Amino acid sequence: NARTPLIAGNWKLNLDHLQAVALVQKLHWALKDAGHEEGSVDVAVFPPFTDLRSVQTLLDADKIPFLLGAQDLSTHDDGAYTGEISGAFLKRLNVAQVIIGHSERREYHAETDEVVAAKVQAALRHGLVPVICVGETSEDLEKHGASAVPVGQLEKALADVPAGADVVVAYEPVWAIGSGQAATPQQAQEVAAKLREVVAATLGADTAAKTRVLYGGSVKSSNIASFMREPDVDGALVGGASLKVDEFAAIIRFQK
Ligand code: G2H
Repeated sequence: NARTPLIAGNWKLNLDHLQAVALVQKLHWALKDAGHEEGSVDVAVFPPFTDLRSVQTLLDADKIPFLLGAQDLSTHDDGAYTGEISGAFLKRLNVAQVIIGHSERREYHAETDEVVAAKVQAALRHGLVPVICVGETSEDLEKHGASAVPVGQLEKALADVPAGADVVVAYEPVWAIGSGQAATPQQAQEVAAKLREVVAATLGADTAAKTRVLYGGSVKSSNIASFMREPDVDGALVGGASLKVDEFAAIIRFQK
């Protein structure tokens, strides 16, 4: 397929702004030392909000070709919403992508499919690419199989999105997140293909052919290649392993 792979590091609540800058700098040099070909893979990092400015300054100053992402945004653009961060603020910091609906937000912050859909709208309003996370719990898996819940979540997230919109989809089985127990490449492929069908039905076939569907959940350097061999898996959303320079560099340099 013609889709450029996307390897995205979701740092979650880890690394302050000094540690963030050090990690990005080291990662850049590790890739350079390894002779990594820039542009063969899109690399994105998703630091905490308070790191965004420092990381953006470094990317700019050293011409490091990583995309900058945020881990969340407000459904609102401004107003009396204490503690919230708007899409406009992120855009002003050259943020390109924003994770929406991560299972940790759905679970710990009670984010419903409606909130997720409103956040997708907020991201698109400000020219940010939403990285829409969907996935089933182990209970869902037993009751409904792997794809029913993620398909339903994505249908709701995309319901009011205009055809042709630029989005990324991340399939993250909840039971695979941070557990060390990744899904099988076959399951990732099966669900990714169904999610691409949802994109085709809502945003159009041309958009579906261009949209990247990522797998997330205990991705590491030893299993990335097996996922990337699957035709509908276009990259990975990496948590724990994105915090280690050599490990994340090895994931970025996966060989099919
Ligand atoms: C899933 C993933 C990153 P980890 O949340 O989004 O985390 O790779 O640690 O399972």
